[in-house]
Amino acid sequence: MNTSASFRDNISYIHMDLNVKIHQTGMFLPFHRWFVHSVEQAMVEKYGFSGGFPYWNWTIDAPDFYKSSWWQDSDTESGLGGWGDPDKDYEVQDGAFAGFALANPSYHPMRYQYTAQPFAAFATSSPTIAQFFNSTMLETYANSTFHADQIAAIIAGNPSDLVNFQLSPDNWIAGMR
Ligand SMILES: [Cu+2]
Repeated sequence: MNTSASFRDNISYIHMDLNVKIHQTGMFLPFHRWFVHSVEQAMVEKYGFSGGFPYWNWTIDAPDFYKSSWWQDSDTESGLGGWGDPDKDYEVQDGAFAGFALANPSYHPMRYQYTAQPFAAFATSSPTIAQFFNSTMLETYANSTFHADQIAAIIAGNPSDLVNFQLSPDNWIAGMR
């Protein structure tokens, strides 16, 4: 880890270092539940934090994630601030994270960038890369798994099937896997 890293940087580093073990595997749900709890406990013990971590109800923001009120709180102590400025490499310009410094992998300011169709760019990428993406994937919207009906389908659609249940939040597109 970077020796100038903050507690927040280390939390992020641990999460990304474990990426292939804790995402799209049976570890997804239990790890993240434990990890969030552990971070909250560490904040209580290290910094006397007493607020409790907030819960994000995705379904409220699903219809229009880009314009969600989530991204319109510019309070300098508690607001996430708006999307980053594309002319400044998506650096956050307002809210509590404006100018917030991150240490890994090297120093950079906090950035927020949202791509509505994250796979679309691969349609025009090299043939080697493009072959991994079918037309359904290329047209998939990033917020497609946020909607309440899809969350309900994930919960109801995988009885006694832990493998597909844990895969579904990441890959909930029929026929995608
Ligand atoms: Cu994760």
